[in-house]
Amino acid sequence: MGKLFLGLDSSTQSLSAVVIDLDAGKVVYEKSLNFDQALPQFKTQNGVLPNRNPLLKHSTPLLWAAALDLLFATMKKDKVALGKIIAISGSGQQHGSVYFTEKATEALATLNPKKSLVENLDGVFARKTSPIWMDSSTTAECSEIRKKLGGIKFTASRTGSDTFERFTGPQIRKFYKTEPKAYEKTFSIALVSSFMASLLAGKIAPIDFGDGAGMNLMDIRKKVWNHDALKATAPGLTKKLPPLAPSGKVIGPVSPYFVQKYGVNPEAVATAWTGDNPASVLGLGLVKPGQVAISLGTSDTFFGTMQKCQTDENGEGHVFGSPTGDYMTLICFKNGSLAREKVRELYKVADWKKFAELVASTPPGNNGAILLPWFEPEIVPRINKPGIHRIDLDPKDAAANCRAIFEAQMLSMRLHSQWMLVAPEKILVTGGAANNQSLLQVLADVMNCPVHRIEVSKSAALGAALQAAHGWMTETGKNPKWDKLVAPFTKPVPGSEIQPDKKAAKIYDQMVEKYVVCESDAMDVV
Ligand code: XUL
Repeated sequence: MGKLFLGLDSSTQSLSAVVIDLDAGKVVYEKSLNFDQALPQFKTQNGVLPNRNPLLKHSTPLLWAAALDLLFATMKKDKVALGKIIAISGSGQQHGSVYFTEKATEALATLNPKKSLVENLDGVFARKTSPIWMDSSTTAECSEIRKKLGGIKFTASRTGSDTFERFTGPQIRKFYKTEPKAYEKTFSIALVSSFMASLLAGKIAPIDFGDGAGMNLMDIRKKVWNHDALKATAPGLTKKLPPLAPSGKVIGPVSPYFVQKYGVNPEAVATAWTGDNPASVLGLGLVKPGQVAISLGTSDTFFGTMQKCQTDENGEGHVFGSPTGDYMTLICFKNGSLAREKVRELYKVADWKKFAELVASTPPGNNGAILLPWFEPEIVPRINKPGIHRIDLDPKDAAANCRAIFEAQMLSMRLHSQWMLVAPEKILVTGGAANNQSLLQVLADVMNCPVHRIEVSKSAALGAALQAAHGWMTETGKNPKWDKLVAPFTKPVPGSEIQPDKKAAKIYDQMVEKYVVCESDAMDVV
């Protein structure tokens, strides 16, 4: 057995573990615990505490701590060689926050293995629940902070993103405004990621440059807390934030709690965690600028890596620190497969195979037909009032409408990722629609870039395990190279490569110009 590294991912609905054998280049163990099923005593629904206010989405840090105990107990039961683990890292759902009292330092340093983590954490929280990324109750705070920072463009260029309801800064501001006493009692604020790292390290962990960028509080270029943003958010915040650190940096030995209780290697080190999106960038192997992954899921997500920090002056996309030390973007298009599904239903297309056949039966560029597919309010571009618009497109032509929706979605991605100033050199595609050859051909042609399919289960936990390996190697002076490290774990599906068709790519170069005009006309109408 080679060197083992453990990656954990504390997501909205579950806690997952991936153990890699670095020398063999293999994943040797995977497990996921679903919070609702494994820990019903916390009464969460899909990982969220029920609340009558649809804007409020909270969970509880005690649930995440209980899940950590249960996952280690499960790994022990499953005979995972915990005694051979060299380093542990992790990732967390982004933006969620945990509020520690002064008691936390002592409690974390003296975790008693005879008690559960939940028992050990008695009295360490200044706030019982944690707002998570699904919360959208901070519109007022977003405007207040944005205004103080000089508007969308400046907020984005300083912190990497415009203010968003789910981002931690606006959430902290709301806590300060609505519960000033509890805010006052807060000694240290953690993200989900740094909270979990704190349990493993037995001390308050730093916030990393990846997840820290999802707070509207970190200077995205200098990677230090931005004092204007801190001041715009809440008083006394400087003292309540831990230091920032590179993702995966070794922060100390793993707490004796895990050594004594579960048999973790006493020499194992704990590293700084990161956000689930930055970790997924590693788990998908996106370690070089110009590498892009597109997830065609419920929403479509565009991840890209870049060396030089560019921010989106329209405030639609996000820039986070990548665990490689470069930058990553996250652009989320809400009308993803839900919109594709609606068109399929509208034209009574039996299944996705048939949908693909219809797309293939129409020419690239669709004879100039365009469909703007905002069945739901859209994030990118910002469309508050849903609506679908057909330009030079016959509403009765099923095949043309099937092609039109996907072309429009891909043209929108091309257009709204241009601010990165990095042309994609290789695109990896995941998600349901990635199995569809004709759709991937459209994608390759619109982006004029080779497309590969990738199937990685638990990409965030895998990325976290790779981050643990990198952190440990850096600490021990081994000068690891990211591309070598990730290569064996992130191979695209063999034979899945699709090359762009040069003629079709030229058609889309022209079509994107028409798309821009249609989009801005439609935005004026809605
Ligand atoms: C990213 C975001 C989500 C969460 C999901 O900004 O809010 O992707 O990280 O866990």
